[in-house]
Amino acid sequence: TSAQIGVTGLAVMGSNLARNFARNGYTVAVHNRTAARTHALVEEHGHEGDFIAAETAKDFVQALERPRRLVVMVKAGGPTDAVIEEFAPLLEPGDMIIDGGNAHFADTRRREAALREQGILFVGAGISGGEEGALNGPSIMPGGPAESYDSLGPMLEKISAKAADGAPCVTHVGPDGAGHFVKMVHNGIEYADMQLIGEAYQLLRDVAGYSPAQIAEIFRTWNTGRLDSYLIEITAEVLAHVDAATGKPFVDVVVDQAEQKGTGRWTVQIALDLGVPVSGIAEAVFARSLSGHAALRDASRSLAGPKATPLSAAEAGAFADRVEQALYASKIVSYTQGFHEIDAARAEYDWDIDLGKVASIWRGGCIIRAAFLDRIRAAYDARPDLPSLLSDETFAQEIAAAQEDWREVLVAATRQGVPTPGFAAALAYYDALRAERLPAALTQGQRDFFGAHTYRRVDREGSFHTLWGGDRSEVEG
Ligand code: NBP
Repeated sequence: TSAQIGVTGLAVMGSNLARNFARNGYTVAVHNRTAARTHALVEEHGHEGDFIAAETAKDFVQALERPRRLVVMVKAGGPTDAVIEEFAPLLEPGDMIIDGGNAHFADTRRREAALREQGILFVGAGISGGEEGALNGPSIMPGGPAESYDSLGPMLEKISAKAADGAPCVTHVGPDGAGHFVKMVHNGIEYADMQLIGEAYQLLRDVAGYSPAQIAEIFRTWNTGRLDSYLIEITAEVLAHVDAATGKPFVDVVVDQAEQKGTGRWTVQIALDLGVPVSGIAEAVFARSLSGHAALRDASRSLAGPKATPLSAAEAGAFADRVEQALYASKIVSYTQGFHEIDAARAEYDWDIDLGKVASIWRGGCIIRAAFLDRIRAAYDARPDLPSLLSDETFAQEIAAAQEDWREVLVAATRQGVPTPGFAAALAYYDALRAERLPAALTQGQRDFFGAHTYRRVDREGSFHTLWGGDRSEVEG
């Protein structure tokens, strides 16, 4: 017998993905650099389906039916290149390598181009949902040559998460690095979602004066409304958790320094390259890095500023409702920014990405899964050329309804000295977009003054320069 799919790299993600394929009726060849892992997987989980354990790369490749489909689930970066170098010479034209790791999309583009020369189809597939998702149904974002999806697609659709309407959370995202790009932006949005939730929590704690257990209840309530999402759900769980050793709220015994693996940072780095303002995502990345500067924070604790004084119980409830509005409005902005980044990449790399489809496959399996994504899908389905999510009538109306509370929350946060970079950046983005005039006109004047960089006029075509050092007359630039 031969295997319909192979998985190499059997740490937690690869093992769970292999088991997911096997549980769905596929014969799965499994391989790992260190063979002990391969044997452990088959020993522990062999009863779940049909596995073929391969000790060597050659055995692994020979175990696969042709054209071969070989999933690589190793550490992203050098290890992925090492594995490709090992396997590519053993493959034949038409075979497929699927990289399910968290690769940078630029690496995926490079690998795809190189393997294409050999006639090998290289599919960079973003996979979200952590280990649980890999086992029970992740959201999968495959890129690469479109023809790869003919045979791979149905298999991925089988093992993927399903949205509430039963649709599989996988689609062919676009050519070469498009899948990993979209996965990267997913993670950037995830950072922003988490930061906004964190700010909401801090405001409910310091301004409203609620305990973590009370805030857990508030998040549970929010989770039954328009904020219904995996991240809101787990936030309630984390906040309700009490540390067994001390009896204190768990959130109070954890060191308040957030770590990161890099995909959020990539989202911002690439946005800078593409010239796309993703200020909410950037603030989320910066908030994590600021939290980690322990010495700087220690040295700054005595800086002057207000200390938050909690509201009365009567006022706290109304404030919590306002925070929900601010959180929702800011969330709309971070998704607007994330989708703008994907849209910009679509133009830059000539990727035919269906933004509605992207929202659709994030509805289940992944970390940012939320009822909300169904509405983004509907917005793009109604108008595929939507210039921005904020141009969608429904979202625009929701923000219109939320904005007064959103502003009030930021006033309270500013007065009381509670840092809310995510909420503030989102509102600044919103106000900048709707502004009749921006101070960018002044910026252009300054640039023309010190560097003769020229400017355009509102009333005439062309570019102009003012002779600042002379009689200040205007010349065509
Ligand atoms: P790790 O990222 O910890 O990688 C461990 C695997 O890589 C092992 O199988 C190891 O083999 C193999 N490996 C390494 Br390291 N260097 C190698 C080399 N030079 N040649 C061959 N194999 C090598 O595993 P993971 O946490 O399961 O994640 C796998 C991928 O999935 C990563 O790219 C990760 O970013 C991505 N991802 C992870 C999550 C998550 O929640 N963990 C979610 C989504 C995506 P060995 O056993 O011989 O050392």
